[in-house]
Amino acid sequence: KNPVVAVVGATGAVGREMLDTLVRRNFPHSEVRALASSRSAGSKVEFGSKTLTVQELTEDSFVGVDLALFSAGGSTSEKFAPCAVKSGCVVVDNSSAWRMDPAVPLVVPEVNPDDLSWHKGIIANPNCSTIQMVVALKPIHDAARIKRVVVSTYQAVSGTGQKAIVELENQVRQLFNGQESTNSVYPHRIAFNCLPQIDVFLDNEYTKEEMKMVLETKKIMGDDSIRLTATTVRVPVFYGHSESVNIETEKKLTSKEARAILSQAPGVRVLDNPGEKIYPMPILAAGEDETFVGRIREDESIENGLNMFIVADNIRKGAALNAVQIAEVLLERGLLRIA
Ligand code: A2P
Ligand code: 11C
Repeated sequence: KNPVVAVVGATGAVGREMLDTLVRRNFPHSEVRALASSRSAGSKVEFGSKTLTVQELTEDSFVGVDLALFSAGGSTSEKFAPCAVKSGCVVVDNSSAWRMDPAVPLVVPEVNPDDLSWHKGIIANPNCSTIQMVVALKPIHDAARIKRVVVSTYQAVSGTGQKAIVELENQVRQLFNGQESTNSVYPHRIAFNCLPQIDVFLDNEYTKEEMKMVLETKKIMGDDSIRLTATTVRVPVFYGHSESVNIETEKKLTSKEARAILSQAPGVRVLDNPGEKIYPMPILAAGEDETFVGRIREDESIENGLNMFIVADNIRKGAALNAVQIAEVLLERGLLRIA
């Protein structure tokens, strides 16, 4: 029997993409349920050629559901993922609620699919900026062992959700009409600006987004010895996170070797022809599944260093696609408990 699937947060930017991704990848299902808050219960969402009526998420929503993809924020996941597991459902959770729980696998299928074998009902989908980075770091780590990474990000507003997409659109319109811009999602204007703050500041003066990149990378790569420091910046781009990544390795890799390794890596598309002005950009990665890597070059300031620019669609590989890929591996390996 094919699984009964629920998408929690089905009206959100990621939830809608989860529904599209299930359709696009022909994910086997006997039924799909769209769940969200009472605010949008009764509204409609598209599922391929069908329309689903959104139901209110309650503790009883998971009776008869085999697989739930959650993307409705951390507090919803904290409250409802355990209810879902109690009903026999396996949860792939896109929030940060369970990611660092040692009993919960944190998985990028191109990097650590085998961690799915020890799940106890909940599997965490990593943060978008972490996912695209580790897809490119893993093959480099396997070939030359990474010692240290310095990353700076340029992150799209869709990472914050639908309301931030609307805020950027409104501000652009306001400014072109000679009006004062208004903001409620971000602490400052995002239109024609960059904000070196994503999420809240922590006691160590980093933001939570920066520390997610540090901690999640070690867990996914299964290597605590990798040193990593991050600066995360919000930029006025709608879809596609970009990252400038500096990598120090134990063994020397030339840029040519790195390019060859990355060309063979699952989920990676190398776009690297400076002579033709070909390199990854959000306008190329938006709406695509792969992680684009380019500007690959040796860091001439250290002995064994590489620089690269990594771009991916934060709603696809950074969220919905990675979650559906996890579900595909769960299904293939018999790791769902289909009633
Ligand atoms: P709703 O449309 O009912 O508010 P985004 O990240 O794009 O803002 O989307 C957030 C998603 O999470 C939406 O689908 C939203 O549903 C859903 N959501 C937010 N809070 C809750 C909640 N308490 N219970 C269920 N779904 C929620
Ligand atoms: C952003 N990375 O771009 C965030 C969004 O932990 O899943 C995802 C937050 C998370 O704002």
